[in-house]
Amino acid sequence: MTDETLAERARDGDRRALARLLTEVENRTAAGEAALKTLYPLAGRAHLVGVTGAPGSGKSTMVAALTGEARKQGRPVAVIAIDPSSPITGGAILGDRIRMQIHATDDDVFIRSMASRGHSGGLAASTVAAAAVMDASGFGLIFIETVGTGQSEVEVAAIADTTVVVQSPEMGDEVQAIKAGLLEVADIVVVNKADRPGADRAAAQLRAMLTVGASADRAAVAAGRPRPKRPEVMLSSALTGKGVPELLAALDRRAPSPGSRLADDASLKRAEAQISGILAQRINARLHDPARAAARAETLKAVAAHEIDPFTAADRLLALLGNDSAG
Ligand SMILES: Nc1nc2c(ncn2[C@@H]2O[C@H](COP(=O)(O)OP(=O)(O)OP(=O)(O)O)[C@@H](O)[C@H]2O)c(=O)[nH]1
Ligand SMILES: [Mg+2]
Repeated sequence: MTDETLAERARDGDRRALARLLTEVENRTAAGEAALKTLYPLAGRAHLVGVTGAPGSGKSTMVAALTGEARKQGRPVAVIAIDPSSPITGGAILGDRIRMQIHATDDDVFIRSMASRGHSGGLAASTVAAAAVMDASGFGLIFIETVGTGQSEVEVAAIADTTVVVQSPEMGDEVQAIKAGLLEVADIVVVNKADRPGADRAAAQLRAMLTVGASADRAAVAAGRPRPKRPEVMLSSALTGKGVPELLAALDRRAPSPGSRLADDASLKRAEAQISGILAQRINARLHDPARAAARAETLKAVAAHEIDPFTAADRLLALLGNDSAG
């Protein structure tokens, strides 16, 4: 089977072809690259929704609930779960499968897990590429779940159109979120587990905090600085379904319109993540070309021996790439 037909079959709804294609794209094979070239013009229509938050806050349950809600409306849904096993909830890959099991036999729900490590060109670039393939295959709503404990959620939020931060009322999460910088990436903060005590209080606290922030915003705008993003606060229970339709509606209100892609920040950041990932990969590939083995080895030795610094070395190698015709 040619790469062209794999891309065509994915586009036409063949989920096995889509799964195979995503592996090619993730591994950055020549076949994956060829398929992306075919599919890229078809993508750019989907709403990419980042879902992040502390481990165990209910992200997967919420994604499953939102998926169910969207399926009631007949919409196909794709999910990218990044590093789906957080150290705290442990074995969550299995848990995520179970939570999504209600959708297991549904051909219009497509779930893909991705490790957060080991992406040449960066996690954001791999995520964008996978999402583009899903988008071209007809998934108009794509959830990207990532645990909010480190850097990856910030990276992923930058490339999502809309970012939801899921909080749970216990554990003083609202304070943790500020520490982790999670609130800064949020378009919507969902206080989940509203079936449990303390949820209303947590939401009220968050809103109060954001109101305090609002006066700082006015000061920023008056001083000519851009207005910081202030997220909307919502309450829900992924378990009982309370607030889930409202959350999906809030997401839909934020869906990018066809024309808005030209200028919106997320689209530009996605373009940048992809291009810089590809550039880095191409430069490295050319440096590893056998024709440059000697020059490369010599430069590495010189840096190892502290004869030249790594910046000078990188500049020399770049100049070398510019000057000859190999690769
Ligand atoms: N009471 C209650 N429990 C919930 C709710 N949503 C999720 N849970 C429970 O919280 C636990 C964690 O849920 P997950 O959906 O796995 O949370 P997560 O944020 O995806 O977890 P990680 O991916 O491991 O970080 C599970 O036991 C869920 O059943 C809710 O709305 N109410
Ligand atoms: Mg999860």
